[in-house]
Amino acid sequence: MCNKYLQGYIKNYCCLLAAAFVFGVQPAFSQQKTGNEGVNVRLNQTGFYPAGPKIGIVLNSKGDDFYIQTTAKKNVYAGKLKKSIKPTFGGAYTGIADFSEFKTAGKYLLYVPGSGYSFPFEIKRAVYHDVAAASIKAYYFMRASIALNEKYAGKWSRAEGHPDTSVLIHASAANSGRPAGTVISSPRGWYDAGDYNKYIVNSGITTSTLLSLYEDFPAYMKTVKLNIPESGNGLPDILNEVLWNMRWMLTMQDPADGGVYHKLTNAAFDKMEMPDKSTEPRFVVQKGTAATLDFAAVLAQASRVFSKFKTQLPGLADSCLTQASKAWDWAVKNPNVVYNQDTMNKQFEPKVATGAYGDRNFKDEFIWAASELTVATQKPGFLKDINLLPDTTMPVPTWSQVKLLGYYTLLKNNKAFGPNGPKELSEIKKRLLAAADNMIAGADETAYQTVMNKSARHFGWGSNSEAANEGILLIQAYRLSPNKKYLDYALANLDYILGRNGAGYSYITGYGSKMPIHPHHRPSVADGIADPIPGLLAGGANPGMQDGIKVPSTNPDEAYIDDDRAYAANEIAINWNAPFAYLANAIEALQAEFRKSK
Ligand code: 9MR
Ligand code: 9MR
Repeated sequence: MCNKYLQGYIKNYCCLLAAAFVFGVQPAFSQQKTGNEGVNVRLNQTGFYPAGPKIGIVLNSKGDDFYIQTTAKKNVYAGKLKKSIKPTFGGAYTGIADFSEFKTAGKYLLYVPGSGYSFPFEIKRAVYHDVAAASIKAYYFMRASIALNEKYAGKWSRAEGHPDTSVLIHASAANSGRPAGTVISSPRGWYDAGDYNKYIVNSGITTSTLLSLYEDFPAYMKTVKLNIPESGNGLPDILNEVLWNMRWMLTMQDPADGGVYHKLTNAAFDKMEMPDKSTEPRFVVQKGTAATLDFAAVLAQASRVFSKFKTQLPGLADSCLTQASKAWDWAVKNPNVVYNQDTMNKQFEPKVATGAYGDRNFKDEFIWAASELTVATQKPGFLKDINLLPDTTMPVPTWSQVKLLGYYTLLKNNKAFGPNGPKELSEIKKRLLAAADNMIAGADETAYQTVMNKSARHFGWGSNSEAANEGILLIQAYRLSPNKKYLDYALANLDYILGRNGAGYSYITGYGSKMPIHPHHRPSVADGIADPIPGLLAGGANPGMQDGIKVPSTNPDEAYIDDDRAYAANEIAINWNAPFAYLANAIEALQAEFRKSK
């Protein structure tokens, strides 16, 4: 499609630039009026790989021509829009600008006469490296129990919050060894989200997702430098960061019986204040089956990962496995202890009003923990009483649904089992590939050309994590069966998060042209600094409005508002950042695949 006329144009443009350089004059750029960048023309605001797919989505398109222009508004590529097969949730058809065949590195705009311009974007190798690394660095900014030093935190340096060295046993968690009011020390960990509490269930999936990122792409992840206090100590930075949370998790187990406290929390949410201003008493509350199994799963996985670092971390892998097995034993004896905050509040004081993470079904947690312990110990006993295939569903992981985390682990450690692997393995593999095939089927018919846009059901609280977790599923499938389509649609969901979406936002703070400035995140609200802490993923479009803040549209994918009161659409959370971090870093690790011919 890059015709002779345009090739001539590029040459002329290069001459013009060279002339401008030599003679010190400004080339005469066309006087095209701008002003509506990104309004009608949406794309990944960070950019694209030279050899990767490149798609822009055009709303309200009048004609069918589109152009790629330099930032100086010179055409370098021309193409024709295709009309989407299906409309948006709002009923409009879109124009699809596919410029994948334009491969020249540089900074550009997508221009559609009558519709306007995209935001500027870049074509280059490693184009997502920075945003991918920032999404892991974000965990440093989420650390409890440490002052953030300017050397690492820049203008977001802050005083230490929540030392958590004097945490009270809540009445709901009391036993003879630790009666109510007993003081325990439970420091470190990451704040969950916009709030300052620490929840085991949500820490479980988060920590595991980051461990998996390292496990799946160790060579690449060793190159990702985060500039955190532990940097340079001989461990990959991602593992240094994970350790901050994992060491907290280890303190959340009752040494007497192996059960794990559901969360470490204030009785009520803090005000929108800096962490060091929050001095309310902190409690650990009731033990539960979900928390205990998630703990077992993560620590079994951690024992596997850290067993490769025995010199740097002597004894750690072994204690992870010991604590994981103890947790498992507790859960087997207590297979159905629900964390029901309402019931708890009828019996015990003080009443607790913070996040519940109240799962009721533990089949998936048992599958996950049993899978991790089986791989970590190579002992088949953990799976003895577990039905690995309780139903035919293949749900994308969330904090309350972790079955696939178990499946991913079994499949990627397939070889370690030898001939004695679980008999269900081949069926699980078949189902995972079928789930990936189902996922991508019809994505190209949607108005935004993504898996994410296939269904309104994808747009709940934390919808951006759904997009990211879909991407992970596709990457897991790609690792089992290298069908390039899996990778392309994983990347398309990354495009979704970084700007090719109904709200027109790049949903990561600090990256893109139109991005969240007012996330529901206490430090970002209270620190008096205009820019929010970078690398944080906003929850994203959610028509539910559980926070009572009106979103600009009830179309699922447009139901987003950048308002710090809007916690149902604009909070940030560790379990949302982690799948984004996985997806963006995995794509970077796999970018060479896009250079292979199809
Ligand atoms: O800040 C809280 C956020 O982390 C939670 O996700 C959300 C829902 O549980 O609640 C937020 O806290 C609000 C509370 O629920 C109601 N009063 C206002 C609080 C701050 O906006
Ligand atoms: O992510 C959680 C979402 O799935 C729930 O629907 C919602 C209401 O219970 O809570 C979300 O988790 C919040 C947690 O309860 C408290 N910290 C902030 C979390 C993100 O909003």
